[in-house]
Amino acid sequence: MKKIVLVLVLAINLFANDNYKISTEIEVSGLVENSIKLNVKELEKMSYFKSGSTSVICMSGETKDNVESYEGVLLRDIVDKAILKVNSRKEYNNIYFKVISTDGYEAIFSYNEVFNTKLGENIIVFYKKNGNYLEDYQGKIALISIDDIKNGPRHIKWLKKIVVGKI
Ligand SMILES: Nc1nc2c(c(=O)[nH]1)N[C@H]1C(S)=C(S)[C@@H](COP(=O)(O)O)O[C@H]1N2
Ligand SMILES: [Mo]
Repeated sequence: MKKIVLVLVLAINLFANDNYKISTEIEVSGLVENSIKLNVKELEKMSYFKSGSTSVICMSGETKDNVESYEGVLLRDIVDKAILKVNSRKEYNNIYFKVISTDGYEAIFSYNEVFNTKLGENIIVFYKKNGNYLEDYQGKIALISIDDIKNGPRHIKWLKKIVVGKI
């Protein structure tokens, strides 16, 4: 009986820690001409981007990871593929991208941040880290804004959706 209880407790713990699902594709939707879905193979056919090295810093200041490189596609190029649905020039100031993961973790980027600042040159949707495809516990697809001062918060593991909205 004790053994059965132990096995049950272990099984429940395993289940509780597994509160994410790996993402095998990302969907771009909202204010776009073409809603698109992209898996790793399709991302690999798009314009390739490889980052330099970076540390991943949590909001607490703690260094969580030291990364040699990420490989993937810039967020701007993915949004461009879906084609923004914007009616007037001033509307761009109101456009944002909400990025969502399978565990409900979310972040936002503004249009100007992504397309009109240096930061946007290093916001990457990646499928490889340190030269290897992402493990299940990391992705298979994720995103990071490398040049954020604390870049842990806008590192989105298990990325599944990019929704274009307007304030
Ligand atoms: N999907 C998802 N991504 C996430 C989180 C999360 O809870 N869910 N935590 C974030 C936080 S708070 C930090 S500091 C970094 C840590 O990155 P690491 O797992 O590479 O160490 O991941 C971020 N990405
Ligand atoms: Mo964090």
